[in-house]
Amino acid sequence: MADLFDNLPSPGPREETLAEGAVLLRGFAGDVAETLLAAVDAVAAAAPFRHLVTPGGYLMSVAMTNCGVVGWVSDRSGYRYDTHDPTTGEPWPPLPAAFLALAAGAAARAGFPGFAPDACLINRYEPGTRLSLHQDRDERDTGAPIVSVSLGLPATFLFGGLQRSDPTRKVRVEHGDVAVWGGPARLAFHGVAPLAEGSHARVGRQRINLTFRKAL
Ligand code: MD3
Ligand code: FE
Repeated sequence: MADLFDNLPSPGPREETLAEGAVLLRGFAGDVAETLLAAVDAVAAAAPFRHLVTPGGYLMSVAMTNCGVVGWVSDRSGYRYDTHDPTTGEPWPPLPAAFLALAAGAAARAGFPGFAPDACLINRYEPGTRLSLHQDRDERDTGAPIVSVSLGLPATFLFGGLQRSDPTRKVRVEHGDVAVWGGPARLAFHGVAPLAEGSHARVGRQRINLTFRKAL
């Protein structure tokens, strides 16, 4: 039986190709956002958010923690993946099952079936904080994509090309959006513009970003 709604326009595409290998899945994590945030709280209770020092001696404005077999760390000696949290001396907490399921589902949807991340870097932004332009090249296997999940306050991604000097595009991401960077986009330069002031109903004055990586 047809109903009144059958003639309404279909919702716009929630899946956008930003570049070859780079796909934005708007709202993909909307239904599991609360589960993911509860898991972030559990990870942070064991491995607290901290401001890492760059090899150049600067304190990063974005606070970070990790879960997985290895976690991404930075100090005066460089960037690397480590099995242990330097703050606690303990192994990083394991990847929560909900993290693995979401990351694999998003990667498959974007054309990368079989994605099995072993690391999740969790970034916490407050208004005014930013991530300057960089490449993610500390992973052994750059054949695997990176999956990014945005939670809390909205942000603007900057993404460029394979050279630092290439022009950058801006993409606004919101709570529940998932981006997948693989194939020819995997080593593109990217960053996050300074976070605008605001308050999110669930997380307050923060943005949380999960990046899933196959590091080993
Ligand atoms: C990759 N984090 O932790 S990926 C990082 O919002 C990091 O915290 C971002 O970059 C964040 O290393 C999420 C953002 C991103 C944007 C554009 C890209 C990654 C990209 C373009 C090409 C490849
Ligand atoms: Fe990055």
